[in-house]
Amino acid sequence: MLRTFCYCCVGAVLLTIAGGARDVARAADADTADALGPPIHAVLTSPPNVPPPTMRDHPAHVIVELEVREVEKEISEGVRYTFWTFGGTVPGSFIRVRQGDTVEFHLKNHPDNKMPHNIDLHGVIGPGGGAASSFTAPGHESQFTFKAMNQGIYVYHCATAPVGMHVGNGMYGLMLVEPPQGLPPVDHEYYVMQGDFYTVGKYREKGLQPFDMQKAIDERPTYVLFNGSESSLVGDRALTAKVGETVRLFVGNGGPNLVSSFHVIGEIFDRVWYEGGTHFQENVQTTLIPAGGAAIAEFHTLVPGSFVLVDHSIFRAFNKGALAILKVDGPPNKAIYSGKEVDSVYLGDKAQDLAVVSRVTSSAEKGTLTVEQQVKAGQVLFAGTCSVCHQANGHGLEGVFPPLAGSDLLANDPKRAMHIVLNGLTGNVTVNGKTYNSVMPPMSQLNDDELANILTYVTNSWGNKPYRYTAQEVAATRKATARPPGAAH
Ligand code: HEC
Ligand SMILES: [Cu+2]
Repeated sequence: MLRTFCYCCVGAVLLTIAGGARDVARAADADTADALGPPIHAVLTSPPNVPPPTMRDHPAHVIVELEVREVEKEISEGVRYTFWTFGGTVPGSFIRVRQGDTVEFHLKNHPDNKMPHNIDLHGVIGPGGGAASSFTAPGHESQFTFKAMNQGIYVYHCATAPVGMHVGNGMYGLMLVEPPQGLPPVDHEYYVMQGDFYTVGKYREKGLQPFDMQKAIDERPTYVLFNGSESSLVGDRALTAKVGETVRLFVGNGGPNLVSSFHVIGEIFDRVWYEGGTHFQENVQTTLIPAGGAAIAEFHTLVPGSFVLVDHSIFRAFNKGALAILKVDGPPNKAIYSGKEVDSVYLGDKAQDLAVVSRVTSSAEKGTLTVEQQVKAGQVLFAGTCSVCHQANGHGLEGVFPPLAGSDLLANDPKRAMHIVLNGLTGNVTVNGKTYNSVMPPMSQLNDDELANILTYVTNSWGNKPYRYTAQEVAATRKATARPPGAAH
């Protein structure tokens, strides 16, 4: 196996640099010497960034200043949500200290906030992991101090009642307590954290969506996301690496409810420090990350392409948003993988620029939506939903999938298409003189505006007879027709 460095050698080198004869650290070997030197302000980073290594061979007095902010942001294209955050992002700022450090923690609650908050750090030994000492009203600040006794990667979260609601709104993050000798150097360190979200509206239903307490209690999330948004780690925000590099992922799971089956499609983890602990497992395909838990996963890249991070509870990836992309650039290696990359296999509509969907939403809100905008948004969604069967060029597949390009069936009765997509189609159907006897599954998981845009794209492409569908028209069809058993809403 190709390897840029060997862990034992790197460890040995680091130990030599540190000038100490310390063994691989375990909690029992904890470096609990007194903090040395003047206080240091911890570097905090927003996801997916990770602060640089502490590079210290001694414990220090470290000051962490974390501010809670309640912010309205995009959770999905054209969908807004009021997140409660540690530091303005979901997950919250990444905290990196060294085992043995004395951490002076300042929790600030921004004066514009509406709620009181506190913090429970799983890396802290003490009542509530700090929660007991950090209850903070808006416009106030709390302070407490702890010693980072155990190395590892730890979740922190808000623990103010109703706890589930604070966590469900995005109040969690990670703190890394480095072992005394530090972690072996790698080419990239990234911060990825899963969370489940509960909105009153359906998946991708546009507008500002309130939190849904009943769905949260029932553990029926509308979204399952990495880093708090469907678009946080795709497109030009994808994680990046080059062929031949090592990647270290700090992966947390904030919950509040779901356990994650974390997997990177097309990669194998060389090592996983499962449960964020001291031992690693090697050659892992999927690692389980409990709610309120974390892991460190490392792998090296061998071939270029888009590698997809998912929760392998797979409906969460493709129907609730638990999907992120690592884009690896570099020369192919045909001995390891022969094929050319076809982005759409796993990426669906994420392979496209989903910003057009957001633009359509804001235009629709302003009442300025044009056919051209609908067509653009519809094209993106068509690529992720319909093109597997009807093909990107609308020609279908001889004898299996009827064409949408030049379909006489569609031209003669454009309204019927809404019914077909919502409720599916089975049995004999004749398109342009050819009979098909196949099955089209209902696609009623699509929202009214999504469906209106897809069909407007279809009827305004490939020389078809133009027709403009509206969300209202789709909603009326949805109401007037019954879904077949098993179809989504
Ligand atoms: C899993 C494959 C599959 C997917 C995905 C699919 N279809 Fe179909 N579609 C079919 C099949 C098969 C038929 C013909 C059904 C039959 O034989 O009774 C069909 C028929 C149709 C028809 C009527 C026939 C025609 O050619 O005019 C329309 C319109 C249509 N589909 C639109 C769509 C749209 C829009 C989407 C995406 C939202 C979509 N389909 C997704 C398989 C699919
Ligand atoms: Cu809170």
